[in-house]
Amino acid sequence: MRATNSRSRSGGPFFYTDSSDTLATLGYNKYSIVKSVLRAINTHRHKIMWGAPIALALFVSVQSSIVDGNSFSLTASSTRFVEVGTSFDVTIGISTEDPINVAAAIVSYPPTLLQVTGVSSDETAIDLWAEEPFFSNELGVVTFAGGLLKKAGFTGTGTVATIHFSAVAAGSAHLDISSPALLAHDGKGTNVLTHTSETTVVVREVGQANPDINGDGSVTITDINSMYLTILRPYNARYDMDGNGKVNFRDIAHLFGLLGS
Ligand SMILES: [Ca+2]
Ligand SMILES: [Ca+2]
Repeated sequence: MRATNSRSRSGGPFFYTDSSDTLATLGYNKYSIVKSVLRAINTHRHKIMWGAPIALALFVSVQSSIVDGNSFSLTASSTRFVEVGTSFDVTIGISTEDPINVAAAIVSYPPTLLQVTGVSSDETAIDLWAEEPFFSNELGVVTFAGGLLKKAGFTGTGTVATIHFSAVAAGSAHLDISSPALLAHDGKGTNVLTHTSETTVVVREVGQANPDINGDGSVTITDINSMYLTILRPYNARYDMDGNGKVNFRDIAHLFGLLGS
């Protein structure tokens, strides 16, 4: 995320923007999105009061006692190492220690490698969508803007939405968060975002060995050690990263290339 912040001339809420300004590409007015969330909160305030007990129970169930700053996160639901033709989910999460009432951002992905098949918000901390989650496989973006209506503002951790992806081609697909806004429940709409946590999905060809040998979600020295130990043993396709019928230093080099991913 390369972000700079800018404040509106009226002194109202500010919104993080980046040089590409994907929202503008999509025809969105960033300030109007934030305003529409706040307007919707006011319009539905009474309705919300009655529905609040259920919503609060859901909030409590997903809150964590340990929260560091105010952040967006992208998390692959099972594994970040997938095969072409398979489906997987990535969850958009928020974590806040300061009370907020608006969460909005753009998630970008390489559409040549990944295609979105849907975005689910069945389980969400968002009470009111100013902009329902929208995706474009042409642009490679998922956008959303939602309001959180807890009386004292939302703190803790929660899910915003789950993106359903299909892997269409092999490669390293970085999922990026841009224009993130977590607006404080302070009457001013101050953007209190402190950081984002993005993710990379590694798509391999059909039949190619999974580089995450021990299945812990990352390629680490443990996977490489595991491969070293098998080099002198009978051939095992599980360790043959380039599929050439041998397990040798070329396969180890492949893992080194993914180290830390
Ligand atoms: Ca591993
Ligand atoms: Ca090999």
